[in-house]
Amino acid sequence: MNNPIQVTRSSMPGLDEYVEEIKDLWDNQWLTNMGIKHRRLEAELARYLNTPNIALFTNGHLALEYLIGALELKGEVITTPFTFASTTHAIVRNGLTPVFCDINPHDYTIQTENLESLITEKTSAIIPVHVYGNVCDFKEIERIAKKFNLKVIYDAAHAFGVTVDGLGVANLGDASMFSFHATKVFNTIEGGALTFADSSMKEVLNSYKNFGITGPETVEYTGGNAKMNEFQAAMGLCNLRHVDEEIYKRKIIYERYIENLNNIKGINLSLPQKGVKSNYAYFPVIFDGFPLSRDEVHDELTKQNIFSRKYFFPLTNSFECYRDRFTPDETPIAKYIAKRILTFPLYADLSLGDVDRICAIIKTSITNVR
Ligand code: T4K
Repeated sequence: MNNPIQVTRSSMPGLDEYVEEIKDLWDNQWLTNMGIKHRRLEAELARYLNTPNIALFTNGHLALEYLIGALELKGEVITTPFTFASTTHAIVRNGLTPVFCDINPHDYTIQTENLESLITEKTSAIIPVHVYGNVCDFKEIERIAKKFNLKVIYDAAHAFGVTVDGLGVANLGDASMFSFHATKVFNTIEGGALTFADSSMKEVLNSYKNFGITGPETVEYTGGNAKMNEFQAAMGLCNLRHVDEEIYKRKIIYERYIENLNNIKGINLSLPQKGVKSNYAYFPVIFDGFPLSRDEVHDELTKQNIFSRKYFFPLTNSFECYRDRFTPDETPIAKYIAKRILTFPLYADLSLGDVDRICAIIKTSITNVR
């Protein structure tokens, strides 16, 4: 049996490079609470993402959860259920009501045609998701948000380094949340960041992630603890040096998948959007009219020690914890896609031979069925 192939594998710098980066932590013994490496990483990421305002967090989820609190959003927030648990939970954990909008069948982002009909006098914000790094229809979202005076926060957990017509996605909307989790294109082990348009938010966010403390004897907000520590920041400083090469390697693998799987009946691929520089974060495939169902393909690969993932199934509006509140029937396209989508292994060091093998298993599975 071949070695297991997981859906992804963390990118890591050489051990020597990381050890060199963390050495001085033993001199100054300053390990967290917005230390030197934290500040350096913020500056370097602002440059890389070409955006003026950034605040680091211990993970992407808390960044989003605290941002919603800091913006003092109220009532209802329009979002999509085709996402990781985090997006919906961040809304609900702030005491707000998520209102689910359906997704586009081609790029799985929020369907703007339906957006206006979901807005009520209680709506305070829209939280769309750049799912798999596909960029939402930001121009239409911006138009609607302006018309109804709503905040726009992008869940950009998948969209690190993505640009649209040359503009970094970190500059869209009022704010964006990025995840630097171990499974992401750029990681700080666990980690995340917010980018935002209003520079005065920086102090508020820094305070929110540090218990709401604003001075030696003042606590102005009911914040919590979501600071990135110096070891995380050190990992980020190292990984950032290699991220362009990582994305390039992913592109080669992505293109190999396309070469292998293009033009197979029943297999729909999500090709890069026009004007978008992708980060090749995920390789989602829709099985629709293929001789095997999505679940059968998943099980066939698993038998061969290849672990694809059903990102995103189940939809968040069908989670057990929301059983009595929401239903996936309100978002029929998302429900349809979630039943048919499978994300294939994709990471910088995946060999092209392994990509060919994965694709060959899928192609031969058709003949086995016949
Ligand atoms: N919004 C969206 C749209 C998101 O996708 C996410 C996170 C968030 C918000 C929240 O951001 P964070 O708070 O996480 O920063 C994984 C990740 O844990 C999660 O970060 C990510 N989305 C989600 C899509 O995927 P799981 O439960 O699938 O992870 P797990 O542990 O099964 O790992 C998947 C594979 O990754 C493993 O089979 C092997 C590989 N792996 C995993 C870990 C933990 C590594 O190579 N190294 C590792 O350290 O959620």
